[in-house]
Amino acid sequence: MVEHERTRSVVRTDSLVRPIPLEPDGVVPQGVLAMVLSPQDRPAARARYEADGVYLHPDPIIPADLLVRASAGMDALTRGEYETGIPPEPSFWNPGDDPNKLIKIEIPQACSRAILALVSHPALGELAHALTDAAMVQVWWVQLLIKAPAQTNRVGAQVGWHQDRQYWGQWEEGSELFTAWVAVSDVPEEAGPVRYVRGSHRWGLLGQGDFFAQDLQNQRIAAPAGQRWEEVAGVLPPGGVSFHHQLTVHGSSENRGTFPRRSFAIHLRTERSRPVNNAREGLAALIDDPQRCPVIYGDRSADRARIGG
Ligand SMILES: O=C(O)CCC(=O)C(=O)O
Repeated sequence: MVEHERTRSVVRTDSLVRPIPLEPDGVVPQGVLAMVLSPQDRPAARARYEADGVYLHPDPIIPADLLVRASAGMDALTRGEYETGIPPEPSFWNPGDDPNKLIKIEIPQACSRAILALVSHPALGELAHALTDAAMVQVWWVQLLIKAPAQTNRVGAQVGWHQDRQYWGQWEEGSELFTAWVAVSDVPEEAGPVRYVRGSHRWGLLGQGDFFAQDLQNQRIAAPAGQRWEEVAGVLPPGGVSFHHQLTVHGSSENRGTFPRRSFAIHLRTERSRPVNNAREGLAALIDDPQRCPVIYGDRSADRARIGG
């Protein structure tokens, strides 16, 4: 992990944020994508993801200018301003709510072009492909997350230990689903990074978690007999990303830093996934809408032949 300075700014634009040069049409050139993870590094990254259920990418992959625009887009959404005229999906947090609570807004890419550009960034697709060897990677849901610094003498927002799969019953058993968690701000240890329990994706669906629990220290999930509870902190620079498996136990404690922790949780699927009864309902309702659920690697031709859309 690159050792990086901590600043008060939302995003750092210094030389440690290596911008990816875009073609005039905004496309990331193929050669640059190859640099996101060199062919030599791919097998080790994939082995790490498969063994741990989490993979932290050490370098920023989202260009600094896009982070700045997406961050402004996040602020607009918290004010209820929707550049596209489209509001988010019904959300836990709404404009006017307490900004010290976890700000969690669903499908923010529908409301802001910069956020759509960030969640569709081909470097994410390229990395997701490298980790899974999938022919197709599609965004199927996104959450905007802002965790304000905890105020003195007050406990700040936390995310309880959970497995994503417990909330994803809309998808058939065995579906290949995972998450790219993109840091928009710097996420040092004191900002309350996501903490992943190494190897817990092999523990099966535990049925014990609660995303909304607010006492991470005491809300322990029991590790199965013989298994070790070992946490990996998702400390990331702005534009950095971690990938986690749908069964990996994770949560995050309060932000004890001085600036908001900003991120997107981008939920991804591959062609090895299918909604239950192939129904477009609940969290699987939007997958045929390329504006909200862009394909970020490959294309949907084989997937369409299998599940329609
Ligand atoms: O942002 C956090 O602290 C938790 C996010 C999360 O649960 C997820 O990305 O699946």
